[in-house]
Amino acid sequence: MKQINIGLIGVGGMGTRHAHNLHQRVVGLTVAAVNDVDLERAQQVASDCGNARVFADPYALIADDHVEALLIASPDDTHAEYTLACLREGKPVLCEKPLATNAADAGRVVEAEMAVGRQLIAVGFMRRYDPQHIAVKQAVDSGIIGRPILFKGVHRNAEVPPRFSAGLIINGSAVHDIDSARWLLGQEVEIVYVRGVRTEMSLQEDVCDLALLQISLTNDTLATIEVYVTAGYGYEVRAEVVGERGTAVTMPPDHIALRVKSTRSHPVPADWLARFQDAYLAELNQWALALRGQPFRGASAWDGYLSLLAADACLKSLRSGKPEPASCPVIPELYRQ
Ligand code: ISE
Repeated sequence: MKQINIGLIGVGGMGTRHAHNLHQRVVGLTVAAVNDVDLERAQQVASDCGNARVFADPYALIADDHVEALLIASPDDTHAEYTLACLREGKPVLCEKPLATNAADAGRVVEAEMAVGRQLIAVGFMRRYDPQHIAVKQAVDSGIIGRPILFKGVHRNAEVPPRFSAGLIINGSAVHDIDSARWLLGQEVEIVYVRGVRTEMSLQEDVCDLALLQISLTNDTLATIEVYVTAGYGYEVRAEVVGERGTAVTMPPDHIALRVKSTRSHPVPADWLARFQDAYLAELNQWALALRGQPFRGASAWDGYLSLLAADACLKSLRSGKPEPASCPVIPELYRQ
């Protein structure tokens, strides 16, 4: 099989995991070029992947003739500009979530993709590839739980990185759950109401560690989402859809139950890399198929944009303490399935 040469921008924890998955576990894609602000780190990952080329300049990497598709896993505030550069080169890109740090920038990406006239962008909402989430989606779509009326999400991180800022709990973390609610219910966000709590674990004065989102979506549906980023004990994500005739909920993918000293316990993963490894792998494998012309079923730039329109409204509500409307534009032809 002819290999497709991938250029990888950003090799922190997430980008390094993608690099190793691509190199060791995905057929048909080769890590050909690597960029990172930390050149030593880029060099290390490049040699892990069989001597990929290292670029100091991400734009030179994107424009390089040998690079056929891009994977962007650099810091969130670089996503929109790098994705726009990929579009200028007419190259497909898998961009880590969020597509941008605000809806205005994500909107510019959508407009640029519409000007190209074909979908080149995939957004890395990995839960859409997670077997537990897919099983919930299939149950909802089968009609077995009746009309879906409520999404209930729980999203807990053990701890936050030191650079965690006030907006990150929404556009870095809750944006996943917003996407899950839209995807699993098949509805769009209309009104949001968000309250936050600052715990003793909070690193900065203006940063909430726990946010509770109440959301009204189209077609008379609702969502409640807890995002708690300093939960301490581990990493946990739960998604439930309540319907008129039943509910479907993800079960933790535990591999064992431990019974010792009169106690039965289940392990909790430490972080998202441990919890969602199967999903990251499935994401890359489906992207590989899409790059060879198969239909693509993951999140599009439009999904990236709408999740940020809702996230912007959530941040506004967190700050105002009041319900806020989220704008919900009509879906352009390019993004209709
Ligand atoms: C992180 O960037 C992720 O994408 C994780 O999945 C999420 O759980 C975490 O809150 C984010 O900071």
